[in-house]
Amino acid sequence: MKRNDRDILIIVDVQNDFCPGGALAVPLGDLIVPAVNRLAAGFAHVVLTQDWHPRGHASFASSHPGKRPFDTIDVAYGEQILWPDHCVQGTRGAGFHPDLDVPHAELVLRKGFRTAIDSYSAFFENDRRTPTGLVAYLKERRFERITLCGLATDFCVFYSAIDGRQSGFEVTVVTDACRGIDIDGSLDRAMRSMNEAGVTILAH
Ligand code: VGL
Ligand code: ZN
Repeated sequence: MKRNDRDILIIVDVQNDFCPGGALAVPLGDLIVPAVNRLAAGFAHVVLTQDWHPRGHASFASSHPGKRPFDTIDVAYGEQILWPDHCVQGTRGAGFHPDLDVPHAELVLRKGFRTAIDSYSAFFENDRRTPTGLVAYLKERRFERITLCGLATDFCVFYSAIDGRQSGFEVTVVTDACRGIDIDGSLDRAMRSMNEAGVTILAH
């Protein structure tokens, strides 16, 4: 498919904390960086997302006495997985992987900055209601097709893909430029749900 001014690449959370050695490392997460750079070179328009939590964020197990990372709790908007402290605003872990090379990215979209709400999707926070503003941005700029890559396939990439479809965009996920966390079968479930939602899955 020829990419043009209707196409945008959204690179999800390619941050140090999601790479080996980081606080919430996605297995082999750093190995996608060359594929992400290559993919980005084929797009005129690119957005980067950046997970960006305040200290004491509600998604951190450390904010809930007696809880451990990967436990789940019930919150007002449903079930929330508790994570190790990660992507704390201004820390090295929240920075982009040093080899990510996308100087032409036009927008860096930060998410997860509200203490009480987690935000996996680039479009809506985990209450599924609070917008990040990205739908309006993409529509005002007249993009029609979104390609997604980054970390993690089964969380932030997955929810972004579903919300992108629901917001009326064509959505493609490039799996060679993604890696998953895979908690209790979450990667299989995510791939199945994306298929059902009409997301195009490409290897590269
Ligand atoms: C993510 C868990 C918590 C992600 C972010 O980028 O997929 N996962 N915060
Ligand atoms: Zn997070």
